[in-house]
Amino acid sequence: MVPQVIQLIDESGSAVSQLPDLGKDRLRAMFISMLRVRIVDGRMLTLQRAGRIGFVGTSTGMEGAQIGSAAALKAQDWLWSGLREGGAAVMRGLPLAEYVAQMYCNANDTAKGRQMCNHFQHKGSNYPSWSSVIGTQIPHAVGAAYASKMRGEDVVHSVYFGDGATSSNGFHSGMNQAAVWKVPAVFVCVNNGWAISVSAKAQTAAETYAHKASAYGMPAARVDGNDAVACYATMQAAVERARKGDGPSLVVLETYRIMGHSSSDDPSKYRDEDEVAGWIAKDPIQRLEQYLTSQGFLAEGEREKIEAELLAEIDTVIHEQEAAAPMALKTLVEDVYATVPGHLKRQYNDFIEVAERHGDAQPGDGAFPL
Ligand SMILES: Cc1ncc(C[n+]2csc(CCOP(=O)(O)OP(=O)(O)O)c2C)c(N)n1
Ligand SMILES: [Mg+2]
Repeated sequence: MVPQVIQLIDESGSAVSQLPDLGKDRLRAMFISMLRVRIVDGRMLTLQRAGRIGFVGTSTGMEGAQIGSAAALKAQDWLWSGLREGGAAVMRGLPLAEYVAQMYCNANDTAKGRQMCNHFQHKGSNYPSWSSVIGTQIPHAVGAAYASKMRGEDVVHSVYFGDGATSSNGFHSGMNQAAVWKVPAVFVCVNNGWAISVSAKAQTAAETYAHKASAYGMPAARVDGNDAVACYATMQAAVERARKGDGPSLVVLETYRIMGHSSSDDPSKYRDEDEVAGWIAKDPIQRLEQYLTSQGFLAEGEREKIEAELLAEIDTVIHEQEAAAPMALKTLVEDVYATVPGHLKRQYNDFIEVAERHGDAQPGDGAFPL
């Protein structure tokens, strides 16, 4: 049987079912977080096109799925990211300055330039560093969820991944073991229609992505991923189930990747513009805006005012982070040993000589005393 797609607010912004009691303030906060994702993505893409940062993958069109679902997590819960949940991390506490610093790999980058840019992490909000290796975060999350269960912590681990990631070994081994161990986890499959140039339809012979859960003995739900409130309500139920000790479940958010896979991709090579146009018409931000306006939670013209504030916010951060120093070269050999051993100091000092000769060393970069 094909599970029904859960929708609470339809494409015209009208409630079609009982909505969770989120209240005006929380709904507005969700809306502002979704707008922030869109505006930050737009700015990052512009910086990449201008050659000022190296790489960007956007969440355009997926803001409702990402923000709506993550809003159901508590502060102590963990969010294991796929490739696009940086905006949810910002909502949960990743400072925007750290987000942008990671894009520049500058001295404020908490990954110290050891990650690809656009691969975030934030210890303070239980947000482990992304893995570009598709699906590997799934068994990592299951192991961490098992640890939380053994320790008796009141913590749920949400693990996000794409439709493409369901073809990875990590998906199978993680889902299987999670159900066997009955860990407090929620698997969130963001089905955005594509895995680079492979369509979600070509990725699997299963009728829906939700069907996959039954093989592992766990329940699944399918949600209209462009309905942020339905994403919240479905995720909330799955998170509560996990928190009560009833085990993991799979939540499939049906949405669409409006932009290319990343700034390195040209989607016009493999997909039809009409398909994209159809999904642009189902925009999750516009849908929530229409609902909020109909409830009197958002005034006429307020969206534009909020957008202007968000643009000012991101532009201030960009200017600060562009002015920040690059990551110190010494960090290349630090953090592996408690103190940098002699052989690494010698290798680094040979390297710094070359860097200084080529003008690549910055003020502050220098040789180790041997
Ligand atoms: C193990 C592995 N194989 C291939 C890749 C190359 N790759 C990067 S992203 C991606 C597609 C991911 O698609 P999906 O899981 O649907 O996530 P989305 O990008 O749509 O959010 C692939 C194949 C990779 N990073 N890791
Ligand atoms: Mg995908």
